[in-house]
Amino acid sequence: AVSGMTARGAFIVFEGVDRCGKTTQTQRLVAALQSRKVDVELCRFPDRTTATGKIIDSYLKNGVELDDHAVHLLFSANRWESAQAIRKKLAAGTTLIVDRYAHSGVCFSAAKQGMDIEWCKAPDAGLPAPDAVIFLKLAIADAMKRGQFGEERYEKQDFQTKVLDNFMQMKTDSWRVIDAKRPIDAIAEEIETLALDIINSCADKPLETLWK
Ligand code: NYM
Repeated sequence: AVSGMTARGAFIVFEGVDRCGKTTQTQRLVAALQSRKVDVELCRFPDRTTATGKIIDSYLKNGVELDDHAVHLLFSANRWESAQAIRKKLAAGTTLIVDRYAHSGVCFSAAKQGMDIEWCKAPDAGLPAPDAVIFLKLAIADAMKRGQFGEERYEKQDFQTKVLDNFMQMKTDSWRVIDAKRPIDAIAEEIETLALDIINSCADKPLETLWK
């Protein structure tokens, strides 16, 4: 970074199937970075607190039924609602650790009948792009052994298998794939090292946009 200017924050997104440990690992990472005095914030999508987020929350809890295309657009709108704030925070030097983002949007919707990846990608084009995607890779059989699988919409074996296939299709060489079957501490340590490296390396790089 140029001296006298604030280095921008890093935009680090965690992705994976349900129960892969994203929430635990994003929380652990934020705590670890805070103890190193890194300016950092945790975010998650969907953000269930906004107007679109409340409809999405009800949909996920099976309270309302929505057309597959319509709910896909709501998930995307829910990210667009945060786009300006994300850009501002990054520019001000805050690193954002994000629990799910556009790749979840595409991979979950495209697991439905008649929804394809290209169509699903379109509404997110132009959103701020992550500097890094950390993918917590876990076999569905292992995810199912963990707690609470089956509470919300989508938490079914066949569906999650399709979601994982979609993630594997979207994966690029720049994704950092983590074996999520290992003990929590070992994963957290690996991720902390990775995150510090990402924060350093993106400080003087411009933020990109999806899907480039
Ligand atoms: N999900 C999440 C989508 O279907 N589309 C999206 O754009 C996003 C961000 O919502 N099963 C799905 C994935 C999850 C569910 O996520 C809620 P979480 O992380 O369990 O709150």
